[in-house]
Amino acid sequence: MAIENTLSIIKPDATRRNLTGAINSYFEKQGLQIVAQKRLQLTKAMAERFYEVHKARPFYNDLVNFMISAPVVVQVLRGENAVLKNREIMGATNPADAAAGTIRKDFAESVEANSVHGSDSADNAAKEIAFFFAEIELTL
Ligand code: IDP
Ligand code: MG
Repeated sequence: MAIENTLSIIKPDATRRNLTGAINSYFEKQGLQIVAQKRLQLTKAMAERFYEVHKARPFYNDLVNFMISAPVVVQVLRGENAVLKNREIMGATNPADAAAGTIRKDFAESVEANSVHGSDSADNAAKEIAFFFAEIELTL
């Protein structure tokens, strides 16, 4: 297994409830390192571009408006098999389907306000990390 980087976003429903530290402890306890992190307010244009792959989906406009409704925390997580491991730590998209002990089971408010984003492949992780971080921000 290789050491990978993946992009994570702590979403507005979670920053609003002051859950950044609580969520970060899930990553750290399960062996992922937070190697870069910043809190920022997405603009509508940024959120639209980030979620462009979902443009045709019925929930796209609501999702964009949700993602700009409060600050987010964008972060790079690193570890063995980090892309898949983070998806396991996050749990299923819909919290009703998420396994016990996952972030979404424990914190998500709804299928939309589901507390975290995580890259779904190594290729997308590289693209999503480059969207938010400069090379110089990625610590060893
Ligand atoms: P993922 O975040 O688990 O990868 P995606 O299918 O990539 O799930 O969807 C991106 C985001 O869009 C979800 O995390 C969630 O916030 C939102 N979303 C997905 N499906 C629905 C839906 O059916 N209704 C409302 N929002 C949705
Ligand atoms: Mg996705």
